[in-house]
Amino acid sequence: MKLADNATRSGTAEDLAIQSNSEAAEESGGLATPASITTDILPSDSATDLEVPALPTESLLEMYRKALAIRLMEEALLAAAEEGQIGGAMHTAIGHEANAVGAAYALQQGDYVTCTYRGHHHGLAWGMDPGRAIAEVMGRSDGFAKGKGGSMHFVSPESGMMGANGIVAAQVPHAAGLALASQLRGEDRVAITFFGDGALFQGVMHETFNIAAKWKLPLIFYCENNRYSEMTPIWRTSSIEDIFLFPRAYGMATMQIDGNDVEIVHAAVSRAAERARSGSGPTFIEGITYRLAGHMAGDLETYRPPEEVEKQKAYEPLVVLRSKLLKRGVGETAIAGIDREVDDMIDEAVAFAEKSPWPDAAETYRDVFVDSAASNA
Ligand SMILES: Cc1ncc(C[n+]2csc(CCOP(=O)(O)OP(=O)(O)O)c2C)c(N)n1
Ligand SMILES: [Mg+2]
Repeated sequence: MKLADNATRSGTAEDLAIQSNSEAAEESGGLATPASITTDILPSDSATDLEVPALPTESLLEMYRKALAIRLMEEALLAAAEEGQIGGAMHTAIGHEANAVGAAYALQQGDYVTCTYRGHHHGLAWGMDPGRAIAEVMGRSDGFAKGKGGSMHFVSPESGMMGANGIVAAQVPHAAGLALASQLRGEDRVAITFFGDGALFQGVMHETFNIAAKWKLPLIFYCENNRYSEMTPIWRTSSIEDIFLFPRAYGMATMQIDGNDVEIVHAAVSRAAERARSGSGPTFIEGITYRLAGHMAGDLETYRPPEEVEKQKAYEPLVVLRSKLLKRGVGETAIAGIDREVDDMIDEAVAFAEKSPWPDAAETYRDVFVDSAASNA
């Protein structure tokens, strides 16, 4: 296979056999147009030889609840945005849930996460309470950052959620810093950083690849490749569409996986975490996924045909999880019962956030600047 040869030549520490998007496109009918490679491919078309152990049904049920809570919370947030209840930009991760949920369940308490402005799913997967998360997005005082961070700056250090970031790729070196701290202190903590396909073309991304690989930092780079940067498909901005090829140039182990399948994500992140904890250094995971909602609330989505979105809906994370549960013998009625419980839980979370008071004006400058007297003490 072409890509495996490349990996061998570049001396990559670990080669996971991968079928590239381009190869998949070739196999499925020869000369596919660039657009069909980048936008029509389903997450399941990204094949890897990663061994994926079946997770216990109990774990899948827990993951289903979490993924559904994320979905329903984000749908509620989109409705709230339409009603004018949310100030500033808000990006949802509808369709991306499995990347966050599978990863969070593969990591341990104390492990760190950093992510982008599209980070509600990471926050909830890492244990943030939906009521307080919604309050944060609405700018209310019960939010995790007392309403000062909003959607793009989710943060909850007590859960290991070290911050979402509005600057494309800025959260990546932050995670390298956390991984370096863990390494220097001789701790067992791993950092994972989530970013999009568009972030690959930021200089800081490559600086971080280089130093993380060289210093063997306990770091996991996780690209949620939804094949769009805002409204621009990847084939317009890069001559290489297989994102995992970039970090290979820095001697890093890489995987390209189906990011819509929690069990695959869980297996990939578990393997990467093992490598990180054993001192073997960073791993790069490209999770192929798809954003089912607009880039941000209010996006008119004129840049992609509705049929493309429809095609992807048949393979979105909740559909995949439900079909796994059905195959395990969890009945439709049991699933419908869970759906109702989670729906009620999110309704309560919204009601909690709506009742949360607006922050006091005296809060404006609190927690914004470091208190120099305290920090010098
Ligand atoms: C340094 C920087 N440049 C440009 C932007 C504007 N911007 C916001 S989101 C985005 C697209 C990023 O795409 P990708 O990394 O694929 O993530 P996705 O939004 O698809 O999750 C851009 C260019 C920004 N926030 N920061
Ligand atoms: Mg993207």
